[in-house]
Amino acid sequence: MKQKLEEIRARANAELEALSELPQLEDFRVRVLGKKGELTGILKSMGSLSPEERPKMGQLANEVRQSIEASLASKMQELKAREMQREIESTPLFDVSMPADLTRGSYHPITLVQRQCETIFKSMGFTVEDYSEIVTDYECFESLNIPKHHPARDMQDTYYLENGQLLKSQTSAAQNAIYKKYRDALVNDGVPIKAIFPGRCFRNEATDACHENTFFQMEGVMVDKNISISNLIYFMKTMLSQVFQRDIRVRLRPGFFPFVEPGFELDINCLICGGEGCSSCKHSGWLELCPCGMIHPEVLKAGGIDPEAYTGFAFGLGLTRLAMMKYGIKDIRDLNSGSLKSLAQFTDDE
Ligand code: FA5
Repeated sequence: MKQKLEEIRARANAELEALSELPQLEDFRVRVLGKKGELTGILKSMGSLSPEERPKMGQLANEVRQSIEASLASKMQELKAREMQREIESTPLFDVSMPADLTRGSYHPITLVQRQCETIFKSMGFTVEDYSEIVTDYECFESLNIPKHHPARDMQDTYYLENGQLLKSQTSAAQNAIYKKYRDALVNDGVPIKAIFPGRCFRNEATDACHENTFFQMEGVMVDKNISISNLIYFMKTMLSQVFQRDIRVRLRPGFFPFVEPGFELDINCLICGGEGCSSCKHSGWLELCPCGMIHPEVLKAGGIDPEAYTGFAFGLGLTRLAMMKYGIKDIRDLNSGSLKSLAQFTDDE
């Protein structure tokens, strides 16, 4: 048996020496060391040895196995290194002197209209505020006069986090924080609150040519003494005439939002079809663009502002729809498509 074991060791080493491809090593391992391999076969026949011989042969068999395993591992290392070297040599060299791909990116159409609106409102004394996309139920609903179980919540189903917070369904969610931020300056120094806050909104709703589950709005509020609907209409008209740089037909009709009283829907004549009716305007010729109204006294109170002394207006401009109208984009889903080919057409403004 001793001789057989030595023979196996010598043959295995010679065989390993001759192997030159990695897959051959696995065949070798199975054939020599595997369950049905040569070495295992010998170990199984140990039962026929005398009790004195058995431990000696057992020890030798283990030594032989270990030495074959070690040779196999070192051969594997050698072949892997050789393969890597082959791969490196066959890879073409990277030429750092090659000119870069000079295709330029462009601003997204929503960014373009957002910036344009910001410029217009800044020129009229509004501050531009940034606000979180994750908000509390209080910010998004309760502070806006929409208590739990109010049916107005059905219009704005959104995505809830496990901790009870939610992805904001409307930029109005920032109103309460803005009132609290500026109320001291309003009350103590007589500085009117004039702020816009653009942001991404989320709604759990089916998408179509004019609805997305993720879209942009731009909220605006103004609070001071004696603010009226005339102020609201003036700012809306100024903003739209500057964005479109031409006469646009708009209509104001009553609209219900629990956080404004009275409330309005400001619709814009569809610029895709010229008012004839198409899928972008749900075949009505009009597109809801900017709901607005006079801030509800309860909302002012929640923001720490006395509604007996101050009044204000608020609006929630659909920035995504504004971009569609401005650039003649028929389907809102194109804006989130990430298709550079479609989006790169809108670089005219900057
Ligand atoms: C609101 O979100 C109110 N917070 C607006 C408001 C603010 C009213 C202040 C009064 C005072 P509404 O759900 O209608 O309202 O959305 C406002 C605008 O956002 C719509 O006119 C539309 O232009 C846009 N919008 C709403 N849902 C979507 C959607 N799923 N996809 C794209 N745009 C949308």
